Amino acid sequence: MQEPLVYIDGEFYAKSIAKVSVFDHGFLYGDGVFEGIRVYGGVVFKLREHVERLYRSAKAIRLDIPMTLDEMIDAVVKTVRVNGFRDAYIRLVVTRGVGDLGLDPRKCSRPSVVIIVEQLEPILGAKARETGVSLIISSTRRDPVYATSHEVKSLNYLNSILAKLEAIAAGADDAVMLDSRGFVSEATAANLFIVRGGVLATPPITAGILPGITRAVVMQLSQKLGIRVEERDITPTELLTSDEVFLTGTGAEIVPVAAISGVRIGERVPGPVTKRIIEEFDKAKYDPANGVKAL
Ligand code: PXG
Repeated sequence: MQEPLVYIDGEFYAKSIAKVSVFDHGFLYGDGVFEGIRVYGGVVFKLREHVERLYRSAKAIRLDIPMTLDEMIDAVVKTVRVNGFRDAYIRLVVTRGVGDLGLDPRKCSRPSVVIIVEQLEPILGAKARETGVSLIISSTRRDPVYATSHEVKSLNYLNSILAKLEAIAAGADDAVMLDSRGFVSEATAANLFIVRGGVLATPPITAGILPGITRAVVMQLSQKLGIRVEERDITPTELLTSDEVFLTGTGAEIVPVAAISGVRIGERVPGPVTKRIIEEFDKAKYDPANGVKAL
């Protein structure tokens, strides 16, 4: 099979030779932003929404992307096309670019734009949506909104990686992180919803979460299904005693949670509300109206 082609600053390179400089501040300092996007049946799901979030993340760290938003959308579509993958995962990365060994971003003359397209299974495993996943509540708190908040999808993921390592050491699939106040925030790379008495709840942006694209889709689908959704603070006790819990994310898609810190969640997995939402999401992801056609 031919190697996948990677877009770097307007040119395509075979995967094995696709490289950026060790002086790139994305490598030296994690100074940059990114997006994870999926392609379903040749349609790039919620592409405009992802690119808009990328530009918001860049603005928050004063990074001027050297392309317009529409040029970026075209570059992503072109990268999917040259690779020919109808079902794929896209990693879109914009770094501060090549500079010197000091962290002053003014020394970086031009941001680097990288687009990688690969085939990928749901990151928590293809079976996770049937069996559910196990979580721990991590002792690492989510970076607060007054520090490197996850509102910005930056190249700094150590906060999540520390929680993931704790989950792995405990034999769990992933970790729930609490915000600086002790309220539920999100998982390491996915947002979180609870179901209580048929009503959905999910933590607000002020709880240090990344405003997930999948989270927004789930909120819209729930409204369509006549299921009430609240954006509000959730305590760890509420989380453990919920009827159902599920995670949402581009990588994870929608994954039911079977247990948290050894406490079983609900009667069966997936619970009835989670099941309805997964069914509706499966329809939405193949609807061409929900994305940009590439193939
Ligand atoms: N919170 C965090 C911290 C994330 O990194 C989400 C929530 C879900 O957002 P979306 O917009 O995807 O619904 C993310 C998403 C990976 C991977 O390779 C991570 C994400 C997305 C895709 C792949 O682990 N993060």
